[in-house]
Amino acid sequence: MAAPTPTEGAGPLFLGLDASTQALKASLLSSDLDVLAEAAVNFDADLPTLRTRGGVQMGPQGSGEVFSPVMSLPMALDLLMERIKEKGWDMSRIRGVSAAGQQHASVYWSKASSQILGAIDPAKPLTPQLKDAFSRQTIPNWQDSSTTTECRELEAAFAGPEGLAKATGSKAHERFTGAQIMRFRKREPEAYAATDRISLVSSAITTLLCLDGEVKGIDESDACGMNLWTMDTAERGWNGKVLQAVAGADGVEELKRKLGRVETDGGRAVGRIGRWFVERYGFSPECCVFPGTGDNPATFLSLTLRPSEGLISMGTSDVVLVSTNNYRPHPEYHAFFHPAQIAPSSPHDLDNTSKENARLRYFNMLVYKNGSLAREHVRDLYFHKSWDKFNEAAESKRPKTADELPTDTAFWWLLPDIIPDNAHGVFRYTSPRTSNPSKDATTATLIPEHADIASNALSILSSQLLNYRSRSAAILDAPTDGSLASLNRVYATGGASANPTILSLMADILAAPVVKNVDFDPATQRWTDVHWNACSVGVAYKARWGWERLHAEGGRKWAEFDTVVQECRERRAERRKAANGGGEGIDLEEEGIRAVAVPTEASEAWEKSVEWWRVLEARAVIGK
Ligand code: ADP
Ligand code: XUL
Repeated sequence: MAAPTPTEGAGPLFLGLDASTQALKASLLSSDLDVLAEAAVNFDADLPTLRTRGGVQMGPQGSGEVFSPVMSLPMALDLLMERIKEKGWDMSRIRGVSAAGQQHASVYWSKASSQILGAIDPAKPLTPQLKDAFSRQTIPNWQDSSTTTECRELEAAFAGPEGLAKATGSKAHERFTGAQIMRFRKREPEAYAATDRISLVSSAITTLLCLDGEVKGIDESDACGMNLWTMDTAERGWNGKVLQAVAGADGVEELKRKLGRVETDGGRAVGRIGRWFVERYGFSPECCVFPGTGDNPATFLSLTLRPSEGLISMGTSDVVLVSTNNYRPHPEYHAFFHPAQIAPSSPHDLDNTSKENARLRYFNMLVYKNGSLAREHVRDLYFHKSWDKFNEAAESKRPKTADELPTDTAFWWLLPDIIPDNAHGVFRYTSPRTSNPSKDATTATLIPEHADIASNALSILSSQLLNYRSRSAAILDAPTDGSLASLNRVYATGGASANPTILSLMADILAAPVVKNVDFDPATQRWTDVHWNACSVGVAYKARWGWERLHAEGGRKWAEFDTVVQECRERRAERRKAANGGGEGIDLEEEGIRAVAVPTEASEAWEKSVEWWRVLEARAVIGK
């Protein structure tokens, strides 16, 4: 007998795609959001004719150019669909699809594209049919750093980085789309003129899913990674001043036309799945396509971060996401609109029910270069390359109560960091501890080494975590009692989230419970940390949410993303309990969310250290 396919049974299914730097991935979910199956195509290994390494190619030495061939998108989609077919996924049950894409990267469609996109033959693969659909053969990648001159020009139009960050959510960055389009227009004016439309990778994949002759609109959350979109609520829209800097005064209207509409409702169906997918792979013509979004917004959705919740991802670099109801931009980080909100472009577009639901939400992304590699460096230098020894040392120095404030800290900027901008070098301090933390920090001594080597473990961890506490507090609303704002809950992901000392210190310093996503395996009756691809899962959630609203009546048409996901999880919990009562014996915060650490008594001590640490950071930045 053939092995059962992962999609046996009935009921609607939801598909999420993720066009990342190195691969095109797919996740298939049930209507209760169980991840049933995944598939992927790796650009380097599976499509060797692309000649990519790590999914990209480099321009001439010193140019800073990093890009991928534009044909990688249709080629990967062709192969992915074949793989999914071989795996026996029941595509006829898929009712909603959405795509995530690497942020900032842009795709340039030719004047022939809409005619080509409207006449795709299901009998043939996509790749040969799309060869004339693009006016630029490359997609500038987010790792590109060729646009420093353009960045300075954009900031000059706003009298500096603060002005641009206030308007668009980020200061100018080389990888952001505005500077990339500006360079393309200057260096290849003919190809720019031959460009009919410009997509981000997420909206390009959305276009390829619909194949109805229309280049689909850019998702508003992903648009925030372009330096082109005004996030200030009163003036939301393409930013005239940036457009002028990018395209020249005469080119503003044309660039606006090329950029097209922006999808402000992340759950609006933008089309049905294309006939190519229906006839060639057995999709249902009922299957709807929902706006794609960036990979970071998609990760945010997979965690369903509520306002005042955060994520600390400790991978090669450390990334902190903070979910808020407020727009508080700053040149140090990136502000994005929430990727699954019902955010009308004008209040006049709405009836009364939807107006109530149209509160704007945001998330902020803080990226640090000196994450795991700096922690590993300290481990290798002092603790025999052993995390156990490193943890033992950190625990031995850790305050157990509110009275035991640490007196040493350190900054390990082995690479010039992003936050603080360009901070570079290693700085250790020892300090008196009185009731005046700012003064203590001013009189603290810069030292070549801690008195006790063991302090190195605690000082790097606490300094990194105090950084995340200090900056997340500045993004959140300040409590009225004058205390420091803290997140309600912190999700931990990435390689270092396997470390119990790091998790427990995180709970203390961030003054919040630390949680992880977990999956219940009915076969073994055990909960395990999730291993699915967060980006494609996050957009499949979005498709599920859009589909729910599409088929709902009345006020339910405006059901919020968080509500729909919560309902799905509750149904799943009931099903699990009815089946076997499984999942007892672990501290489950909610279905699929496990508490891994809670703040101890020492949390208060750490809060008192934040001001002290801030002053020391300012000193370390100038090397004093
Ligand atoms: P990326 O996705 O950026 O490739 P990962 O999320 O896989 O990175 O994280 C890899 C990092 O995790 C490694 O650099 C390693 O230092 C760190 N790591 C793995 N296990 C531990 C541990 N027990 N404690 C601390 N860090 C760890
Ligand atoms: C975010 C960024 C990267 C890409 C990765 O600003 O540049 O995380 O989105 O695909």
